[in-house]
Amino acid sequence: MRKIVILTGAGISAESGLGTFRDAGGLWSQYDLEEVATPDGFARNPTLVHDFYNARRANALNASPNAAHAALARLERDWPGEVVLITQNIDDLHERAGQRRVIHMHGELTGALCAECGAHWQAPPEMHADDPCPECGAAATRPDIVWFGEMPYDMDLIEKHIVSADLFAAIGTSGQVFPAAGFVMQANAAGVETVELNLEPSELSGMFDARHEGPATDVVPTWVSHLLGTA
Ligand code: BV8
Repeated sequence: MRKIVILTGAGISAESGLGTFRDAGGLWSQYDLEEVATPDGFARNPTLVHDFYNARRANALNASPNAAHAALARLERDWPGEVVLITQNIDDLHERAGQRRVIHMHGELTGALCAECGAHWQAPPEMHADDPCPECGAAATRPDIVWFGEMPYDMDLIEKHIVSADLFAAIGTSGQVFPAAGFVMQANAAGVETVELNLEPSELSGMFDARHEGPATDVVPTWVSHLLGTA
């Protein structure tokens, strides 16, 4: 039975009240990306960066998964073939909706990392620059999040899944950030059927075999019901 590989972006969490990045009023219009989402920004002002992610961690904790997250968890449960979900999002709404297999290629708000020794641990609700690393004691605590200029997680695994998929779906992503924006090109080159679900056309819309346009809480459940009807 067919293998479905899904990539989600900020658009799937938009209706849960979590900000997107590039829509009007999005996060990158409120904060300077260079200051809060790059290693240099963190080195310059770790407190500003921790404040930025502490606020987003609190928002994510107070948010609830929406019908789109729930529909993808249902697809994973009821689809007779393999479903692999790759997300660019750092919130845990997919997991809280019941999704079991989630690859967080840009890291997670619930993760903490020591910039000194590389130790990973469960992030407390609030993190501060001078929190000592539980492993090496250094005050080099950072969110376990992939910033611009850093290599996303699980890239080899992700490539294996994309080229072996029968269907690749990109949901709620503007297709402006690489390497995630390149996945549809890898899928096309491997002869994988591709579909985009988005509120509006994205940078990459022309690269998909099919598109469903509308808010994720409408188009994702409809798309999942249609797929399951064909299972
Ligand atoms: C790397 C974690 C190399 C942080 C993120 C030129 C200059 C400098 C750099 C580059 C360059 N060209 C390419 C690069 C590399 C750079 C990049 O792509 N830059 C872009 C800006 C040009 N990429 C990187 O740096 C990556 N690393 O290249 O490393 C390397 C090589 C070898 C060895 C070492 C290193 C790392 C990228 C990861 C950065 N971290 N996130 C955080 O979250 O705070 S990326 C950031 O953008 C977000 O986190 C998000 O994950 C990602 C993509 O955004 P989207 O999810 O698509 O969200 P967006 O707001 O853009 O769009 C929302 C979409 O939803 C829209 O389409 C909208 O229509 C839709 N929508 C809205 N509402 C709804 C909806 N859809 C449905 N329903 C709705 N209701």
